[in-house]
Amino acid sequence: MSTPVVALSIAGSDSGGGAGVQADLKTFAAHRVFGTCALSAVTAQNTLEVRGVVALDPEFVVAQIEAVLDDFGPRAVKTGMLASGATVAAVARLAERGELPRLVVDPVLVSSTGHRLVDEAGIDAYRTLLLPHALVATPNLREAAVLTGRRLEDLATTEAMVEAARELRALGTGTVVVKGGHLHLASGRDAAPSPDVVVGEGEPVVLPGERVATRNDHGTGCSLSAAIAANLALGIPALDAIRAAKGYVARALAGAADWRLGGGHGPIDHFGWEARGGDRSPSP
Ligand code: PXL
Repeated sequence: MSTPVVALSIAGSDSGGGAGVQADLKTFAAHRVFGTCALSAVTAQNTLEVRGVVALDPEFVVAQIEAVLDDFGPRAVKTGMLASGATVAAVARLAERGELPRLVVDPVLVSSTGHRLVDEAGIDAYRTLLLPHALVATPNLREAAVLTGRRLEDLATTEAMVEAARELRALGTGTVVVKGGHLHLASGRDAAPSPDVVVGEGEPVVLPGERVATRNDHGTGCSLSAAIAANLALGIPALDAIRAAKGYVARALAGAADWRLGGGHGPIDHFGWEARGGDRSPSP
């Protein structure tokens, strides 16, 4: 008899399969972790745009989470798109009661195509209710700017990123990762590298990252936080879990750099298909 390691994703559905719950379940599987999920919302979207969002009732989000918790014993939980302040608050109540182990909060505010993925009340709810219960939080630069009341351009250096991470950590989060993937937007330099800044108990750590030249970057944030949760579920300590997750996403980005899937921001190579060689598209 054996029991697989289980993780839970609380996030939105991406019909394009590259982000949201679909990215999370693929990432969990790539880590050999059994994935479960509670949907917060359903989006109609492809690689070009989000065409519509239907948020589910917070009570029904909680019903899904409780159904999983009562039967599966997940070792780690991640949140992605939560859609409304009411759902952020409902998830936070479970976290406060200690029911969401090794909680990774990806404070998803806006899609890369510019569509809002949480209502206005959600921003404050993240700050005051949910982030205080997170073991790890993974804001990108834009999210860190909004959550700390800064402008994106004010986060163009690693020093400024560390300051923002410290401020967020003061809310109660164990370890804050401010992701540098948007540094080229903050600094106005095309070839800017994309280091992430990690602020936990000890000295701040800068994880270097080379920018992968590709349009296929949809779902990188979702996949990073899911990979962190998978590694935590496997018993790996936070900083090592974050480092390994960054490596996983870098490989998945590099693998899909030349994929042609959709006309916009395509998905990443979650399973390392490309590294295993070859073009699997049918011959014309
Ligand atoms: O990348 C943030 C994100 C999270 N969740 C869902 C999304 C997106 C971005 O498009 O669609 C469902």
